[in-house]
Amino acid sequence: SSITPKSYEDRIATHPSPLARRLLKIMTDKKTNLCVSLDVDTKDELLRLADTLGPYVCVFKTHVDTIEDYTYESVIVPLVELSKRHNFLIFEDRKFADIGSTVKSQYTSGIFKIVQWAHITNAHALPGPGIIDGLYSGTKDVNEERGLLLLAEMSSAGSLATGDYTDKTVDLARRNRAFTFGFIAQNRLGAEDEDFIIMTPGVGLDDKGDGLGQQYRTVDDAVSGGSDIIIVGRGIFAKGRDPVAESKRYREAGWKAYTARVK
Ligand code: 5BU
Repeated sequence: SSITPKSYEDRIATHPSPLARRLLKIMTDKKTNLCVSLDVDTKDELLRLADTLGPYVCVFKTHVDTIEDYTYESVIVPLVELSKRHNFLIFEDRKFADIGSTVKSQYTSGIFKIVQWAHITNAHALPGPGIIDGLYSGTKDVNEERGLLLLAEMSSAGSLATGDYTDKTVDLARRNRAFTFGFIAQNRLGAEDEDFIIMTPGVGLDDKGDGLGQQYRTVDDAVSGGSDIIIVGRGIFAKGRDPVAESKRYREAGWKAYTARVK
C-alpha cells in the first residue's frame, strides 16, 4: 500500500466523509496532527487537560467509562463546550464489538449516549458488516457529522489483527465511506485514491513499552509509515511530565514528519 503524498488541505475537497472533511480542515487550520488520549480517572483532570492542551490537538480521545465521578452533565457538557472553544473533535475509543442491534443501543443509550457528543468512535470488524450498519443507524437523529474508525491493526504485542483479518477489515470499511472514514492502524491501508484516514496509537518518544503489552514507535516511524494522526497518552501526561511542554513537542514532531512526507 502506498503512502499518500497529498496534503491534508488537498484532501478536504475530495474526501467522501463529511466528518473527515471537518477533521482535515481543523488539522490544516491548527497545523496539528496530534490526538491526545485523555486516559485519566477524574473529571477534573480530564477537563483541565482538555482546556490546557486544546490549542495543540486536532482530536481528544477518551475512555469515558473510566472516569470515577462521571455524569453526563459534569463531564460531557463541559467537554463539548471546550471542543467548540478550542476547535477539536472528540473521539470516544469505545471499541464496539457486538451485533448491530446491541451496538446501536450501546452507541445511543445508557448513561454515556456516545453518539450525542463523540464526533468519532471506533469498532472491531470481528462481528462483520452488521456492526457498521447498527452504528450508522444510531446516527440517524443526530444533526452533526459523525464518523467511524475500524480497528484494522493494534499496537499491542501479539495482536491478532494482522494479515487476512486486516485485509478483510479494509474491505468492510468500503461499505459505507460517508461514515467509515478510516482506521486505527499502524500502517497505511487501502488504495491511495480511497483516502482512508489512519489514526495510530502506540506512539511515544521516551518509552519502549508499558509492561502490559503496549509497544511504542517514534513519531517519525508512525508518520513516515503512513499515519495521518498520531495518538499519544502517557507520553504526554505520565507522572513527572509537563503536559503542555510535551504536547508542543509531539505536535511539532508530528507536523515536521508530515511536512517531510508530503514534500
Ligand atoms: P498510551 O498512554 O499512549 O499508551 O495510550 C494509548 C491509548 O490508545 C490508550 O487509550 C489505548 O486504549 C489506545 N489504544 C492503543 O494503545 N492501541 C491500540 O491498538 C488501540 C488503542 Br485500538
